[in-house]
Amino acid sequence: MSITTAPVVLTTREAAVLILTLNRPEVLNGLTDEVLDAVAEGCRAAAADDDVRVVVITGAGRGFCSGQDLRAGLDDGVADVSSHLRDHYVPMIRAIRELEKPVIASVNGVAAGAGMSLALACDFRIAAESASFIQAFVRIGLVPDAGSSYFLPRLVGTAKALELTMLGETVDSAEALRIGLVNKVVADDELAHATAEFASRLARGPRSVGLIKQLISKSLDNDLDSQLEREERAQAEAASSADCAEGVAAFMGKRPAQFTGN
Ligand code: T3D
Repeated sequence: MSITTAPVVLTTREAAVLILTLNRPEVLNGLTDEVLDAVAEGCRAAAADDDVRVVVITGAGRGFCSGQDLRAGLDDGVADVSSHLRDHYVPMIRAIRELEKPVIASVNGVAAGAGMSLALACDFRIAAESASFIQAFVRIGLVPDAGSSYFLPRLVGTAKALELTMLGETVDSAEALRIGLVNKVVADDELAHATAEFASRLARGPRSVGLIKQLISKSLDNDLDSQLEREERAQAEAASSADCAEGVAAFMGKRPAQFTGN
């Protein structure tokens, strides 16, 4: 295991899993431009590295992420909030969504405002029992951003999304599981282990895992015809992969497949 420390985001490698740990525990990992850019850069680095198969995002200390660091100001010193979103939040969300590898949010504590958006932008959310989710924007007179207004209705439906975003109430982990916000909830001291186990299962998967991410991500925005076309293209790519050849050979040979991600 090798570790490089950056001031605000720690980057850890465990075999094929890249772990990005938001590291401003004194403000429950509030987001500054430096944090946003580092997470985006971590995802881009993961895209460029064939040995990385999965990315995990988590938080140091008792919080996952408290959203925009309000001490730094809403625009973090740049000209205006729109360009702040465009220049720092949007690239991070895009980097997560465009990465053809699964991204897991390992939610160790409160995820508020854009911190909740960050968790929602990931492909999976594994939550500790003490984790909670707050669409905190409305509490300070803002609207949901960093993708929350896109991801939330897709996960929980429009009525629940409206309730969460307009009332800004705290959703505990049990409720988050019930409404489909998270994939699973585990005991606090089991979170790291449960996340590693989940990540390692994904990391042993075939090349098609990344293609599946892209297919499912686009599914709710497409009509049937376009989605059938996308499936055709993705299946042609998957079918010509070494992993597909291995999968079929393993089935015929009655042995477990050994995928390499190629
Ligand atoms: O372009 C743009 O920037 C617009 C984009 C906006 C995106 C957004 O994310 S807007 C939403 C911003 N986030 C919030 O409004 C959440 C603010 N935080 C809270 O409501 C609460 O801290 C929590 C509900 C998340 C947790 O409450 P609790 O009681 O567990 O902890 P606490 O005592 O409030 O916080 C602990 C410390 O962290 C405290 O500092 P202190 O008093 O010990 O020195 C608190 O001030 C600090 N902290 C928490 N969140 C933030 C923060 N400091 C700066 N920014 C924060 N977001």
